[in-house]
Amino acid sequence: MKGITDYIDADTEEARLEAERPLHVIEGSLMNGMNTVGDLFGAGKMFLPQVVKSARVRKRAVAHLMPFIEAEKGEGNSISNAGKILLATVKGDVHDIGKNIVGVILQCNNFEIIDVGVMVPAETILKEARKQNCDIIGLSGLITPSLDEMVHIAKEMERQGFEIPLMIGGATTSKVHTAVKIAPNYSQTACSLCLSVSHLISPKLKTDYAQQISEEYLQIREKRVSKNRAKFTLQQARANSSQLGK
Ligand code: B12
Repeated sequence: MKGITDYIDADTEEARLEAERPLHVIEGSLMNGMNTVGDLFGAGKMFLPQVVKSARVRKRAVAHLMPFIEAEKGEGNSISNAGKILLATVKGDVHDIGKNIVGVILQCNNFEIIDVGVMVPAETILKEARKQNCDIIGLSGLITPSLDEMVHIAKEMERQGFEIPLMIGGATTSKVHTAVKIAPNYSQTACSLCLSVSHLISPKLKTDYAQQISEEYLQIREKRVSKNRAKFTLQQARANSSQLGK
């Protein structure tokens, strides 16, 4: 949590020896530590450079554990892969710090990440997602034009008959934008910073979860429409004008 790498190999080794399986160290201590960092960051008690330092510590601990995890695979134990996620920062946008953090966190939760980088055109994202047989596409964007690019990608996914969930993230994106502009263009699930990525994939849970998201987004859209609806006609507003100076 303090971002200190000095003793991380020895500490990770100690934790590995105590754990039943090396993966449990990733899912246990390392995840708990990162969750705390995430909470402190969310509460404004930790700042980005500290988060990045903690992420580096975790990355090194994971690197220490990887040979042991690989060795387990060789022994015939099935390491369940939680799913394959393609991550990209959309065309025209260079920001990738958030995308990279999300990628590392998902990797630590046993997801396989196909990171196609920044400034990635829709064609490349969709072609790669098909080629790699991805379970989810995750898009990141931090500048305003990225919002339109994301809408374009959702439309393309619909046109090309994609059936996988679309996850949206990045500082300029919002639940409202996803609900109002993106989700209506894609008949499968499109969600903004989904609460549970594994729920989106799980054969048992995904239908209920998708239903929950779509109901929530429908409510957001309805609220939006009623908010935008004019409360008065022009004539009523004129009739109600202030009578200053009379
Ligand atoms: C660092 C930064 C840069 C760096 C980027 C370095 C890099 N490798 O990423 C540099 C200097 C290159 C840069 C360039 C520019 N930037 Co800039 N940049 C920022 C800054 C300061 C921080 C962004 C950041 O990394 N935040 C921290 C990360 C962790 O947050 P995040 O990305 O939102 O990610 C979190 C979540 O959103 C989520 N998430 C992110 N992606 C995804 C994806 C998925 C699938 C999911 C589930 C979740 C998820 O998880 C993360 C962890 O919580 C912001 C200001 C700010 N305070 O946000 C401006 C900002 C984003 N930049 C801005 C601008 C305008 C630019 C430039 C156009 C400037 C210019 N005139 O050249 C260029 C853009 C060029 C381009 N074509 O993209 C504006 C955007 C305004 C807008 N609405 O359009 C901002 C908001 C600054 C401002 N207030 O004006 N920038």
